[in-house]
Amino acid sequence: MKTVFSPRHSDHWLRYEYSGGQAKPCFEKPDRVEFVKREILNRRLGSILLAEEFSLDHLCAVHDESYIRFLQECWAQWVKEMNPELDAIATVFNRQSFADHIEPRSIEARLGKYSADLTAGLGPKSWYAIEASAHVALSGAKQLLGGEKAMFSLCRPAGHHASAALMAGYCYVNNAAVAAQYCLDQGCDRVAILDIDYHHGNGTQSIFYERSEVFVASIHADPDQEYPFYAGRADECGALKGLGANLNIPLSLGTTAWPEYQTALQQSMDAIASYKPDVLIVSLGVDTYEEDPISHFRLSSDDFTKIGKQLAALDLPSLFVFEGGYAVGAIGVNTVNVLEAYSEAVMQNPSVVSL
Ligand code: SP5
Ligand code: ZN
Repeated sequence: MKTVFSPRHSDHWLRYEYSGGQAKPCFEKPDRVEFVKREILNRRLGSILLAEEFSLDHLCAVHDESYIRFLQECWAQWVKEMNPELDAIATVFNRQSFADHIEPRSIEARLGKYSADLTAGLGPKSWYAIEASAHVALSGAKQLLGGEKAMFSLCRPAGHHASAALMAGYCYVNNAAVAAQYCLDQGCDRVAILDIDYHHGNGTQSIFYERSEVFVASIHADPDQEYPFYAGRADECGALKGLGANLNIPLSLGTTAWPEYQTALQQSMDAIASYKPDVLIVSLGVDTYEEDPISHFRLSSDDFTKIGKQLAALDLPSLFVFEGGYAVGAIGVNTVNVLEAYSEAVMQNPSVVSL
């Protein structure tokens, strides 16, 4: 399996994140994807391609234009109005609807309009990493539509918490959603997204909630107990034309290990198989790992191999898009375990046809 990568990811790094009332060094750091890249090379998973450039229109196809403009302009305005030594981060949030139609002028108000929480700030060059991360996803999708059976887009920053006009949870542009929309625009009729990050993919869910051409399934920590808290329950099934095209499988913190996970994975795969998509996009987070520092599932490194093998049974052209995972010592092994097992299983099964 080939990987797409961009060295621009390292343009994005923040000084602190807030948790439990405390500023702490960020769990989300550039090392994460460097460790994954190293393991890809060590294990000879396949070649690593640099991302191509794409037009901004592909990002605006799933995000509000005013939000993308904000992401581009944020740092320059922050430097003018606030402290250039510190990350650009929201202090107020728009939780009333009176001013929804207003594009605020001050950077403080703009940050509040476009942030859902305190875990998505911007540094001096963050936008360049955010844009490159979307290009990594788009390049993977392009290769897939060009005939590759499977691709890995090694995105950073991640995307699945970002909705049409909100950044959240280390996410800015929803890379998987951008890739899914690209596949539709290039002629696919139906796309399935399977989100196996530990956290619910609330951004992805909200972007496609009322649409039937994208089926979104997510297996994640129960939002009664875990971030993002306000989405991810099993009764969220889509709305309007999208009714029935959203599947949430919340699992309990602390007690979820391979048997529970395998059952959930199979359930999501059965739903995807009956949807009959042209392509599958996997939002691949490895924060389901037992030693992840911010998560509470109990998957072992071997279980990631089992995930890859099981997914191959879907027989679909598949784009893996990297999301979360914070146990940097094991992040490479766990990620490549999924991808390598998937590749090996697909190679043994000649029935999997590329597009
Ligand atoms: C892409 C991705 O995996 N984003 C995850 C963002 C999670 N951020 C919120 C974490 C809140 C954790 N609460 C910690 C409580 C400490 N006891
Ligand atoms: Zn996550």
